[in-house]
Amino acid sequence: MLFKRHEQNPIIKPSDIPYPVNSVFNAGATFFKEKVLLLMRVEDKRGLSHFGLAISDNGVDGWEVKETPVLLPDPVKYPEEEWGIEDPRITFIPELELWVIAYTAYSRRGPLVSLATTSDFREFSRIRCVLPPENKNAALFPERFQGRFAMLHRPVPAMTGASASIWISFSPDLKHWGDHQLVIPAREGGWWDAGRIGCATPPLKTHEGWLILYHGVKNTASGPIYRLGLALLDLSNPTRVVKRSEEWIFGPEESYEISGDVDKVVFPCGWVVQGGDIKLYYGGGDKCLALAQASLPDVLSYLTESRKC
Ligand code: BMA
Repeated sequence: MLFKRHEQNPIIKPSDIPYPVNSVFNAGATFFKEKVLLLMRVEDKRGLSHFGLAISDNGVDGWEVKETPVLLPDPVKYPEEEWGIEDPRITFIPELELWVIAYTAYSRRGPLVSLATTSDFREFSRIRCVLPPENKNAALFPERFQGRFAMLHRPVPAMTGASASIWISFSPDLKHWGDHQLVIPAREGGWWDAGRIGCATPPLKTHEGWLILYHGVKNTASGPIYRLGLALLDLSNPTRVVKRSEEWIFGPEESYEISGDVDKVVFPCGWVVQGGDIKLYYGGGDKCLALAQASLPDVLSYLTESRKC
């Protein structure tokens, strides 16, 4: 098994949030002031989500959880946030000296992609919605390609029979996005990732290419199963898939993944790399936050040795 669950899982539970909540899951992750910072999706007892924040020295335990939410939906100013904000994915953009957060705004007309920036995780400034519904699972690359920013995202096709897949789009300014292209298609038929797929964590630059972790859904008679797969995109041309794993590399097995508000779900939105080790933060069953770890060289050799599709 490439990614090993931490024995202290779940690392953050609803009862760890210092105010009444239903669930805490699907957190973005980054280093901030040499600590691991999680921007967590917290669902309140109305069923609507906002972002809370937790910081730890080692990224495993000793989490300091902020007393109050750090980013709340603001539907008066931003009507697209009427039913909450979900699934933040954090990318630090060195050129801007800012973190960009790609998140799902749950609008009355469906989920869409919104962006916000921050320099301190206290104040956030919204770029607002950049891609219309239905679209989610967006994550930015940390650098430009031929002068343009790039973002992965997952539009849902209206056409019957077409499964939602991972697309890439480009922008000169983070606000206006275009040149949309399909980059990783959902597979078909009985495959584990045939139902729909979406980017899980932000792209990670490695010497082999951009490492992509994605979630894949299989629709079964007892409901969807969310699992994870890997791909590599070309370093200078991220529209080109270099490798893609055939098998899923991680799936729901433990009780906190098998049963929750939504059963059989592992759903990462963030990872950090420390001394060659990946720390992967994922939501278990849409209820709690868990951690799995892998060695980056092991992940890359697994992928480069696996059959290319
Ligand atoms: C997806 C998103 C995630 C959620 C997952 C499983 O569509 O809404 O936030 O974790 O479904 O319910």
